[in-house]
Amino acid sequence: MFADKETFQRAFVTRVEALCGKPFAESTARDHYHVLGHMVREHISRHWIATNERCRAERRKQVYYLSIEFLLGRLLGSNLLNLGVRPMVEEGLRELGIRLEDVEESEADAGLGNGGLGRLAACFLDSLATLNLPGHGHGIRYKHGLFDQKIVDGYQVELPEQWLRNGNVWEIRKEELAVEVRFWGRVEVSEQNGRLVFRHVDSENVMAVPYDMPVIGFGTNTVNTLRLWSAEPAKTFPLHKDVMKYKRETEAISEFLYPDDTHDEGKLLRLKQQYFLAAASLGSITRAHRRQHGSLRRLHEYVAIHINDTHPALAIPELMRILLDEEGMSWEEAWHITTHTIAYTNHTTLAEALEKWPIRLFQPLLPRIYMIVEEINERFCRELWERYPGDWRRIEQMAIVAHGMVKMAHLAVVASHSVNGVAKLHTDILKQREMRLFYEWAPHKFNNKTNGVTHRRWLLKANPELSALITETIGPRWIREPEALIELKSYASDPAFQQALAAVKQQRKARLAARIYEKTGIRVDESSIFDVQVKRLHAYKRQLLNVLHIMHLYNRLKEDPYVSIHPRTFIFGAKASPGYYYAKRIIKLIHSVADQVNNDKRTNEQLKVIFLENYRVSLAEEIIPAADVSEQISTASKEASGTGNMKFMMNGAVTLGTLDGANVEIAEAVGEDNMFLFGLTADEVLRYYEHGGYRAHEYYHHDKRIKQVVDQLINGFFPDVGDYFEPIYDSLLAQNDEYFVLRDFAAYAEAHERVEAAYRDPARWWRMSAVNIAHSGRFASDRTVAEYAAEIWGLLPSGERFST
Ligand code: NBG
Repeated sequence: MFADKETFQRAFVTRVEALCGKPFAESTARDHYHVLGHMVREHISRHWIATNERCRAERRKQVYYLSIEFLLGRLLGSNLLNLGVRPMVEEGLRELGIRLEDVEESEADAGLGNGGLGRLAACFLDSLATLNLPGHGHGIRYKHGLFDQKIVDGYQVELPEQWLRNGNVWEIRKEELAVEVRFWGRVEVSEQNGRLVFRHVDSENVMAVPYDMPVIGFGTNTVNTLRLWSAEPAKTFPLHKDVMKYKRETEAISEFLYPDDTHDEGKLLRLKQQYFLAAASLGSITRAHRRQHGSLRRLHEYVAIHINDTHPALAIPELMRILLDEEGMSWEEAWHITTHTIAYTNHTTLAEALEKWPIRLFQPLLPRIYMIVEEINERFCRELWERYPGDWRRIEQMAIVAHGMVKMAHLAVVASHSVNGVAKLHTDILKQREMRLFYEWAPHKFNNKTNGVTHRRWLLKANPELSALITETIGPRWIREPEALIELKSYASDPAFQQALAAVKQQRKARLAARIYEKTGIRVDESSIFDVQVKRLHAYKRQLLNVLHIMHLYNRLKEDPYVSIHPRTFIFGAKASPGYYYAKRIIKLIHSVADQVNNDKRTNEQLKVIFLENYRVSLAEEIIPAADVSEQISTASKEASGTGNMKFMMNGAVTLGTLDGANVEIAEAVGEDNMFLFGLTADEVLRYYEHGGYRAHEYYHHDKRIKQVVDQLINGFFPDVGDYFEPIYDSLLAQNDEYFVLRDFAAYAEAHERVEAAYRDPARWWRMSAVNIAHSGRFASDRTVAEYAAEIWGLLPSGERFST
């Protein structure tokens, strides 16, 4: 079907007419998308089946990556690319009068995630398949992904997202593989042959129905599976319940993704979602294993289960339940298998984001699971008591169940054989601070796996112009072996290469400028510095620092007619969690500043502020290739890793950032000359938190620039907002600026001056840009996933590759 252009064209035209029931001439981009999607699925179906059978036949160990989020974005383009047929399809379609770009754009983003954590899971799937590793995702098939963001008068409005509205070509419903998940009810305990037997009775059951999506590797025949679970009413309705209510409550489980990546609200439903994912995944994993191996006695030799943050941590007591209650194993044996199967990644040090469940919700909803958690806790506390006799304080701090709460991170650490952070600094902070007691208890469990991103989506697909230049310069090896990008380093000072690099960037900036005009009606200067901060809106990420600095630039231009700065376009994209009012005020502030700056004749030649609404994967693919400067300015110690930082450097943007998360390793790789670092270090921040001593108002009083911009938040400088920015003002002064915005302001402003000086020297700038691309190979997720496979999962690659 994709053998050559003519075969493809013939198959395509025939199918459009057959599938859409209309003459080819009347077909739309959406029709084309559906047909192409079907053709891809058909094309890989043989390999999909073969991958599964090979795993079975070879009895190889497999990993299951459990994640409450998979932020996939669009799949058509990357699937065609991974199959190596994208250029042929593009040309074939062009000859039929169709632009592949338009076809790709009619696909809805699969936005089943909030941000970094969900996108990381998607990058990992791509790398697993490409590296021929048998690794599958398990997640939830939310009917509505992360909300669509609309900006009305500068305020965020949330609309339900509808990615399934036109169906999903990539999925296959497998009703025959449904798993029954049990909630509520009670546990009956009896004795049989001297053993206690536990029966969960009077439960309310929910059907978890899997929808499988193929995960196609690049240049290989490996096709793995992403299994997304949908909640449906069970065959037998609970007798005592109103049928409609039962149906509604059941379907609600897979209705919405929680739009919050830090706190948890709607607790009960969220807890239901978590158990639903854990029980459905474990049900299907253990059923497949039992079928092949007869029992679960050697599960850990053939199966690795990875829990992506604590949301899927109920997989631990669920696996224990299966081994104890269904297989009749002893506690010791079940515990041995469980702890050798499960591994856990922590993604944050923010204390408020560590999940805790009130027992009063947990116990009635999951009675048997709660009993098991209690027993895990009791045995663990007993072990601690022997190890640290008399040290009640320590045991209290480490307990899994304490003060009426179940602490999910503690459960995950205790029951996993591996606990990893996502960047060196983050892992060190876990070991030395957030999880110090656990590290002392079991140092061997802790390890680091610095995040990575798939360079196939974020460079090869998102930036074909730059990819072509790289291949022209160093050959195509980097596509398979991203570390080969380092060869670009010897061209970093080459004037011809620099010129070509600048030309590619210019092209992408022009394209983004056109897009900005189309979306906002604002014209931006294509020769200005494109300075970009796109990510979730959060106080610790400090979009506020960026905005206050823009206000300062504006004030300078207004006050001194002789000041000249290199023109800048500041670009933002960010969703704020609907209940996170502070973050929403910052969004409004960005818009108020934009209105002021963009409409002032004195400044709008030099400054533009753009907010692109509804930031998501597909928009990121347009923005990142066009960036000159990548803003990674979180308060040091707060950003576990960051992955946007990696995508930007890969596309030749230079980082303006703090020594936080993976920025530290980026700086280590490119050298401090090729980055603009500023601000407090993590140690300094943590010392302030511990010992106090920071007084924000001193910075406010002693730096005129700061006083001016902070006052402007409340002194009528922004007409029509009343006192809407007062909470921002208060966060900086009355609440002593928890994220050190004022403390880092001067250093940030000075770093911006360095950016400008560097940009005015093209030889220097393009050298920096090239060095960043050259060193981005180590931030490819292929490296990250290879490390997980070798050091955590114990997996070996297999399967053949074909050349593209
Ligand atoms: C996020 C961190 C990021 C990190 C991603 C992926 C959560 C809970 N954590 O710094 O904030 O890059 O995870 O590891 O979403």
